[in-house]
Formats: sequence, structure tokens, C-alpha cells
Amino acid sequence: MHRSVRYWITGVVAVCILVLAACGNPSEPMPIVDSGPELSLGVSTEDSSWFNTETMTAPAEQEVSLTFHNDSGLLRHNWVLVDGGDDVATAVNAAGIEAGPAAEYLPESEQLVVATQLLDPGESATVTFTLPPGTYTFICTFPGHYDQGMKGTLTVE
Ligand SMILES: [Cu+2]
Repeated sequence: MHRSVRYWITGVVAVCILVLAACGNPSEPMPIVDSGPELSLGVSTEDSSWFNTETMTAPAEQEVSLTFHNDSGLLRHNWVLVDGGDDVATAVNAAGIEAGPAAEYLPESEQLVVATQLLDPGESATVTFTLPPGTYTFICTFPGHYDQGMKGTLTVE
């Protein structure tokens, strides 16, 4: 076999391995850790515009890290924590959509506690926060997703 052909084939195999490693199996659920100081969640395998858990619990007055894996394989998502219930979440979501894509659908709001950037399919991000006890709501502010039910409750206690 000609040497350049052999290199070319080696290159193609390497690219295939990288692509397989990056994409993985899109139907395989990401690990959910829904309580404690190191939380993690992904996207539902049944409907990729939902989170794969709707209730999480974290300790109060302690640094908590949360990793959100956008394992949807198709849609862009973020994870946005707001200080309040459905009414606050609805208002922050509406303000986020108004802020638009240049702001990654994140509004200037005192009720927005912390947020990841907008994640492409396959991307992950980690945020940290320290909060007083309370009930908080997490949402995705990409247009349409909150309305379809992309939200959950974080209890800090
Ligand atoms: Cu979303």
C-alpha cells in the first residue's frame, strides 16, 4: 500500500474514534446527583427539552457545585437558578427571551441567582453558589423550553 494512503486511512480511523468518543451513545442517561454539595444533572432521554430531574436538594450556607450536562444531542440549553417559585421563574424567563441571543437569553435580574452559559449539544458547565435556606426554581431560558416544562425545584436546607 502506498505510504500516503496508509496515513490517510490512519487519519480517518483516528477521526472516527474521536467522533465516537465525543458523541457517545446519545440515549445513555447522564448521572444524576440530586442531593448534596456536588450536584449534577442532564437532559431527559424521553423529551430533550426537559431536565432529567425536577427536584434537587442542597445544603444551606455551604458552597455547592452543580454540573449541567447538555446531553440532548440536538438542542441548546442553559441551567438558570432563580430566587423564587413559578411566578419569579416565569418573569425571569420572559426577561431572558427579551434579552435575546446576544445575552444568551440571560436577563439582568436580581432574582437570577446563578446560570450556566448557553450550552451546545454535548457541552457541560459547572457553577458554584452558596445560599440561605429556601426554595428556588431552576429553568432553561432558551425560547420555548420553559413553557414546555424545562424546570425544577432546588430546595436549600
Ligand atoms: Cu432548554
